[in-house]
Amino acid sequence: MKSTPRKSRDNVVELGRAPKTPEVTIVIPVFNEQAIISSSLSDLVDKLSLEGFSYEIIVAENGSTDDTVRIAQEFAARHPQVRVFSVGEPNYGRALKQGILEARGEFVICDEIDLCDVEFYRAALAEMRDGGFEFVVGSKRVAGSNDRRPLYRRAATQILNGMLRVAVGFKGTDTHGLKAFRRQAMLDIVEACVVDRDMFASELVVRTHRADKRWTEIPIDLHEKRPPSVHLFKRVPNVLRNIVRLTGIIRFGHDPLPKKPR
Ligand SMILES: Nc1nc2c(ncn2[C@@H]2O[C@H](COP(=O)(O)OP(=O)(O)OP(=O)(O)O)[C@@H](O)[C@H]2O)c(=O)[nH]1
Ligand SMILES: [Mg+2]
Repeated sequence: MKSTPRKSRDNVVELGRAPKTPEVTIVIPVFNEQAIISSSLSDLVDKLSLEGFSYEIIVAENGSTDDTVRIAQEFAARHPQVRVFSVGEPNYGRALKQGILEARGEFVICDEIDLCDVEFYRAALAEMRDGGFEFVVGSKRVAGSNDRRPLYRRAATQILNGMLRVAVGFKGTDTHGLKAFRRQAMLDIVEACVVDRDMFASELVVRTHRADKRWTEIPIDLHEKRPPSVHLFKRVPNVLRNIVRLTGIIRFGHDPLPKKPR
């Protein structure tokens, strides 16, 4: 017997029981977030209950050594609109890519557990529905944004942007953080991305610009609930390596630093 879609609240499609696809999928990569994951997801679910769209949340975990997975799974067990997957070693880009590929919504929103910025969701969905855009970046550097991170992290974003401009013709002001897009319009680009870790997000944005998708940036008010889980300086070697790879792949069509088979 076929089950009929059940809504626990007005706008919540219950996954597992509901064949109806949600309008919006929110993908949140997480890593060692036991301190805030439960409260952040609770806040998010509460705020989303006031919005006028159906949704699912995909928590994309990999490599946590704390209680993140258990807490996330317990949360998902109590909230059918939340799914958790957990695979492999820490790798933000791989988790985000897998989450996007598992999304079912017409629109996909990429968020971070320390942001969960529903105002961005609202503004981005309006840009896509009414403005005709396929891809929206929530930029912490575009005019009108409020970036409350420390100076050295703001400087790092500017340096990364400058490198991406020179290396691969990046045209915007931010590649990391909040993004929203029409899933069908972007799947080919997501699948084409080859670099992972932090730079997956940059590759996704750069490829979108180069493919002449209808993209835009909107300013965000960046208020993190805690400092980053991995210190900026530890991320630098991988970022540099992946910029070299990205340049080779995008400009010359081959990966100059391919991974050795294990
Ligand atoms: N799955 C997964 N998620 C990660 C990993 N590293 C960070 N995250 C998650 O990615 C989101 C952003 O991480 P933060 O530690 O806040 O990093 P950030 O420096 O503020 O991020 P950006 O400035 O946007 O690059 C959070 O939800 C983290 O839990 C990882 O290795 N794997
Ligand atoms: Mg952060």
